[in-house]
Amino acid sequence: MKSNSKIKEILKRDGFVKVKNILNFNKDLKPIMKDMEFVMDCLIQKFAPKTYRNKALNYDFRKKYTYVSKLNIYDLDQYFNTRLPRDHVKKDSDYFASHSLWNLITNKKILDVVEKILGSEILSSPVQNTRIKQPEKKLSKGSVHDGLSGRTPWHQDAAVLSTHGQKFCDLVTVWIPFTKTTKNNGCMITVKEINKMGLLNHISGYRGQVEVKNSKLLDKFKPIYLQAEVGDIILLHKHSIHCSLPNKSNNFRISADIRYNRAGTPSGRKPLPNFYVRSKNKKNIKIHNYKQWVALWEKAKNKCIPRKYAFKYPLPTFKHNNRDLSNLLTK
Ligand SMILES: O=C(O)CCC(=O)C(=O)O
Ligand SMILES: [Fe+2]
Repeated sequence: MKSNSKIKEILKRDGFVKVKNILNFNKDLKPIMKDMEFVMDCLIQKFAPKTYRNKALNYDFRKKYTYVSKLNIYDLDQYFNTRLPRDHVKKDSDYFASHSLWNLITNKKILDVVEKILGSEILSSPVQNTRIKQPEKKLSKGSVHDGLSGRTPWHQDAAVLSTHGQKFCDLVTVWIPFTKTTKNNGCMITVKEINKMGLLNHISGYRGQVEVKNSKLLDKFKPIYLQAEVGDIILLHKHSIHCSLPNKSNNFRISADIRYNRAGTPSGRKPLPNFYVRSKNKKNIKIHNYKQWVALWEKAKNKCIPRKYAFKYPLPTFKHNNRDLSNLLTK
């Protein structure tokens, strides 16, 4: 593995770094796929026509998910997503906070890498997603540009935080493939060193996602394809500009992206869970197990119900255009 100072230096310089062979599929990732399959089984029990249920329950992962995605279940992605829904938070809002995901978030091997970047005082950030990307040809038109199931537009991760978080959160993204990820099946792409531009102006893109303003201008840069093997992790700087390609393959592209912030800096997503996962002072670690973690999410949910949303993006990021990509590129 790259030495401490090297990983930090590379991330700061390039905006991304791939660290190879950190996770073990069977031990660290397969349990999450199993839990995803369990969620599919529950959805089949609930939504599939009775006569079809047993047949569908015996499908393999891919066929089962394809079947479930055709059942017209409202906001299907939310059942597989790690966090509360962004809007319309209700008492019964569901989310994929499985025991296996808790194990991933607190995985020692991941935290050892993150420690090289953020130092020894680390909080789990509530900005986290799981993404099941089917072959694009199987997607409904409306999902092609939805980052959880289709392509993700050009963005910086800092842009999805509150204004306070954008300024002060010391954040690192850990992107984790569950399937080998290639140019063909929709890997992320980025531009080397473009993080050095700092936070850019974002707008609300097609279907309300956060997207760099004038993002077309990025097409003229040489892309870096963030391809990865299962077991690798990809770290992203909070100002890395990245997006993901369409899944042109016949297979699924599955990933999780979890984040950590340095203790003492805001999460940018209050009141969602933001708690110590590593510290030199063991007393700081108050969340020790899966059930305490879920309890944190449920407590946050109760706070979000009256205001109806879990988080909001301040869009456009800046009211003035000094931080527009178009302005900065001509300087
Ligand atoms: O997995 C993707 O398609 C996009 C992920 C992403 O933008 C992130 O992890 O920050
Ligand atoms: Fe991102």
